[in-house]
Amino acid sequence: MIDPALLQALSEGRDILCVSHISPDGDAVGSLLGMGRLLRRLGKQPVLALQDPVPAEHRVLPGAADIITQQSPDFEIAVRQRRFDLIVCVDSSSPDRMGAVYNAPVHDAATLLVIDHHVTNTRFGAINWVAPECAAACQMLVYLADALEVPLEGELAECLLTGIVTDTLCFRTDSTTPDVLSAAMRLMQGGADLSTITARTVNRRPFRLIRLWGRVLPSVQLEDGVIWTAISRRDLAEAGDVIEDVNLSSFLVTADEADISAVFTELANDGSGPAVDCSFRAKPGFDVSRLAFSFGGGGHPAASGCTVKGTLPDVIAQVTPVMKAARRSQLQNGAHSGGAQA
Ligand SMILES: [Mn+2]
Repeated sequence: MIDPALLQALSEGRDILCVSHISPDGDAVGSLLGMGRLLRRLGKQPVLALQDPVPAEHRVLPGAADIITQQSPDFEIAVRQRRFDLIVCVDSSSPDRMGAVYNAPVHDAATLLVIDHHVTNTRFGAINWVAPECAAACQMLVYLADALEVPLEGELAECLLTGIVTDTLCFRTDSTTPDVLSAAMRLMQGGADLSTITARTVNRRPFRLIRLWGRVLPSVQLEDGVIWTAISRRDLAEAGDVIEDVNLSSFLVTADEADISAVFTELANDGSGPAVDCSFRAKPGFDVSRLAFSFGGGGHPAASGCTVKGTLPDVIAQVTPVMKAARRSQLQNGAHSGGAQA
């Protein structure tokens, strides 16, 4: 059941900002666009904003061109300096995930409504709907559409199925429950094309990404069921300035002998010292969400991430022992190694 206070806030909102997370993925963009469509069905004219640009593979989604980002000339005036009475934040586990879109104290006057499925959500809104049993924020919006009596068809269905497909890696994660399949089925019945969405999202990558993988795979390491590799700024530059989610940790965790994977990516130095992005994946039965949370990040049992201060070698030396310890304790607590060896 959806909190009646949430439905009331949506129906009473007049000047509404919808936002999702930095480095937006398919679920962030899909749920943002889906939320915009639901609100328009209620007669609202919400502003949709993201800090970072919509990735190329999601720019074809209907309405994506209208999302205001930090690169838009009107970002300051139309988003950061505007006083909204309602802010709807989707698919984000903590306030920092909204990045530069959220501008305190201008936005503090608005009612903040949080709709999210991350188990690590910090419940930072005035109204929080957190549903970790849902595989995607877009799945939650299927239920919201039901509550608002909006039919799941056309462009709404396409946006919402995109988020479900991308967050479940096309129904392969252990978050893929019968309810997820049922929601996806209804979106397909409403006209969303599964094979087109799959081909556009989880089944594609640019050539420069394959070249980047080629550069960093020779230094891959496997110890105690933990597999990892590192990507330096130089790797990124020489592979052709890769900016998309390199998604390599999902590939690494497919190794028979591994239960947990990590890719450590050196971040551009913003003047506050070296830092490394850590992207974790786990085989079913293992959990990397608490691991990421312990380093100030967040995510799901099967996929999570965090940013750790330090150089690449320092961060790898700091994080990999914690990964090994996490895997060991999960084995002792009954997780079964998916590896060919124990
Ligand atoms: Mn999501």
